[in-house]
Amino acid sequence: MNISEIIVSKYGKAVSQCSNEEIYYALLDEVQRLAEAKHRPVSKKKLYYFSAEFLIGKLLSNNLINLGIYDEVKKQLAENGKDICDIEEIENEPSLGNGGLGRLAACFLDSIATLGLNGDGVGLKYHFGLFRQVFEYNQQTAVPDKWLTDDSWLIKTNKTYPVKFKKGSVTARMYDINVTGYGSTTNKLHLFDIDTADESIIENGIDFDKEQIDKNLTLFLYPDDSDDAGRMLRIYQQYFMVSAGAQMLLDECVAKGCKLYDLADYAVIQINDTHPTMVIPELIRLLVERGLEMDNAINAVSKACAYTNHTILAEALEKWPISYLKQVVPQLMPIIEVLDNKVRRKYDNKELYIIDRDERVHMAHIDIHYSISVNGVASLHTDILKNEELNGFYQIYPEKFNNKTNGITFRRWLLHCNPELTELISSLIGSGFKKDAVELKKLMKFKEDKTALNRLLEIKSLKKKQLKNHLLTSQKIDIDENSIFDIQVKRLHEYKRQQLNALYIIHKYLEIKGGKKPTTPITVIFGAKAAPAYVIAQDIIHLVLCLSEVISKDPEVSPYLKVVMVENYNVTEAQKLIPACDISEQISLASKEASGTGNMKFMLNGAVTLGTEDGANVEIHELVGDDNIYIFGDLSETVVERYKKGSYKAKEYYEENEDIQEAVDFITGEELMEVGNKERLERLSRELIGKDWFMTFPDFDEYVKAREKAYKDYENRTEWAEKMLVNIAMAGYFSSDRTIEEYNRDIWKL
Ligand code: 26V
Repeated sequence: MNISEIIVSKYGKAVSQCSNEEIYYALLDEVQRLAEAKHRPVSKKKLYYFSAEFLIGKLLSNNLINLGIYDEVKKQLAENGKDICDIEEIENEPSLGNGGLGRLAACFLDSIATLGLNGDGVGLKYHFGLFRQVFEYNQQTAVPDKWLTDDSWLIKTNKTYPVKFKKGSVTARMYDINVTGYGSTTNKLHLFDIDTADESIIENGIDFDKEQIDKNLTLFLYPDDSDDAGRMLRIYQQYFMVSAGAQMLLDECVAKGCKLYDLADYAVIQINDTHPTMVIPELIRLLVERGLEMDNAINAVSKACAYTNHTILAEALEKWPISYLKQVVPQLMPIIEVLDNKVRRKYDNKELYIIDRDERVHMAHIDIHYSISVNGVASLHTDILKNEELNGFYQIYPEKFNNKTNGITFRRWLLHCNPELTELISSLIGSGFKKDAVELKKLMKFKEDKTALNRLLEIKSLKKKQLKNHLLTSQKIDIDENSIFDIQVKRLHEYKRQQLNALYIIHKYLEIKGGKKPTTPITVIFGAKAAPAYVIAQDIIHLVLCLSEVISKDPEVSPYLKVVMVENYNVTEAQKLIPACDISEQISLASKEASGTGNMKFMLNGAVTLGTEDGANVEIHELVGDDNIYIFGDLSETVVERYKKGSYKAKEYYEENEDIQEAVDFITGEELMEVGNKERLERLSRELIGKDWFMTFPDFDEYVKAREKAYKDYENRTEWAEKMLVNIAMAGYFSSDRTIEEYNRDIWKL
């Protein structure tokens, strides 16, 4: 590609005379052209990955890398006095996902295209993705995040589909985003929208009229579902997505010769969590409408669908009241009743029913009964599904259950976000790891190589310096690049236990005040959005922001400890934070984090994990061995037992453990009260002492010990570099290319 020529033909002037914005749009056009020119995989059978979220992140650089022209473009821009990083800044991040589940879908699309598999994504084109987070008075406020621009990665198609609701019909229009793989093929992400969406109905913050479906249907990702109208809107969104997607895929299959009863020979539908579950009854409905007998339709659809479970948290498992479904999509209820009746005729166990005695439809139960595969997302998670949460189903369908440990795309999470490390790795073991991530193991040869280890440390220092500069210019936060960067970034949820991290910080603060100073200063970095309706999560953000203020104003402590909460944590920030991290906090309550994928990104970038035996941490632990990870806390069996017995009493720990008491009392002590909100801090303290549902207290002592050990080990720079190296070397297993190969081998069979 010759950028000067492209720019001259588009704008009639030289690159150096163009604004960054002009260059960005010229590159966008050119990349679109190159992506379209790539080969589209063809095969009789095709995968449709249905997901309510695709957290794709910025696309320019990712596409340049996948097209193999990133370095060339960077060089040509530099020759014209332009920095590719400044051009990247122009692009808005499409935040079309909440967190791990949406990001996983994006990594999967990258790997599906890279492996040359015929598979497209199906989702929604939200006008506003997840809210933008702003901090005011040490609290989170949520404002709309506009990402759409006139010219963007979205390609408007002329494909439209009618979608019928009880209230009336809407027309779904399909938009496409090219998914370039790191290879020769391009797939599509199909996102549906309505032409009548109306952004002007948004009131202050992220409030809007939830009744006007023809205007609000696709405005926001997961609207606030704390009231009935919000929950109802979510049903509208889900049905809209699956009905349009189902019509699109049936058209494609029929065009290839599908006779409908043989749907499974032409399509496999991966259902990402329960959000797209209505695709099952909707496909059945459409097949019956097109002439199949009900039983044949059920049979054809069941053989084409597969379900992924991403959580065991009961409150996250969708159960829709029949009355809601009847008000929104009455045409599905007779089908859901048939599906439920078949189950009732076959099994006595009421826990397997689709409709429960409170007249609610268990979406996951539809998926499990009427699909070929049920998978968990990490080995421990799948074991818990089989043996605990879904044991009743496992007993009747053992053959359906399988594990697919999550993965991440190394194109974005290594090649793009850490070119310096990529370069070092290539110089040591060659470039083969870019296609076959397991080749990273070859790095183990360099465990005793002083030069290689020093280079690793130098690169980490450089990435820390870059992060420091970024935070200074973008958020006016000044951090010490020579301190230890201890990072916890992920959605805010009590089970992820940011509050445990905060309790440690208080403990450390008091220790430093008492005269016990750390050898190397510590910077603790948080990044987390909390659901607007999730009060305790908001309180935890408030606690962290208040701690940050108290500590920074304390001259005795601030030289040794700094707490930072990065505003509006998203994929773009993650790409800057993760490469700079020394210690990766993965401290969820064992059994609760299905997998985690941040843990993999940190490891790949040479951070050492401080974590519980939860989710994919268990597999990280097995891969790197005891010496290269800091593991603490109760095991999932203990936790599961404690829940079953209902035996946990937080108050007893609070009363018996002086360190816990001291840290918890600090939350409502005078220092924090001076900068904080009394109601929030008192509520949080009450919640911890009275309930502590995610059991931070039992793990507290071990957590402090493990964290101190990590800080102590950090002092021996060579030994620490060895740990970094082992983590990078063993990260190959977590490439999403491996995960997708497994999905294809065991489920999709494309
Ligand atoms: C959703 C909700 C919604 C209602 C309130 C509470 C709550 C709690 C959790 C969730 C999560 C839903 C599913 C999800 O996002 N799971 C995440 O999926 C990732 C990709 O597999 C995985 O790495 C994370 O461990 C898992 O939490």
